[in-house]
Amino acid sequence: MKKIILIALLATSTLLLASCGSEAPLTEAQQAEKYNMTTTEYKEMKDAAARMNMTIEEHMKHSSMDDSEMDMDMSDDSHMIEDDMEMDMNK
Ligand SMILES: [Cu+2]
Repeated sequence: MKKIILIALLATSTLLLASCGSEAPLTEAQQAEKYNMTTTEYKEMKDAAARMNMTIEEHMKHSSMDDSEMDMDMSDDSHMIEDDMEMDMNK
């Protein structure tokens, strides 16, 4: 009889652990809160980070370094710089 109780206890504790584990990753709203952003801002940030193959943390670090913030289209920027240089050379 005791064995059955023990097994039942083990089963329930395993279930509890499993349910806790599946809850572990934060929701977007929770993460947004963590970074002091609105959910929309967080989603934009995440998208931008994904486009640059970065985690959101890495992305936030370097986006806080240069002032351009969220709309950093690096490819566009470098293209603009190239254009400027060409124009300078043509002068
Ligand atoms: Cu980035």
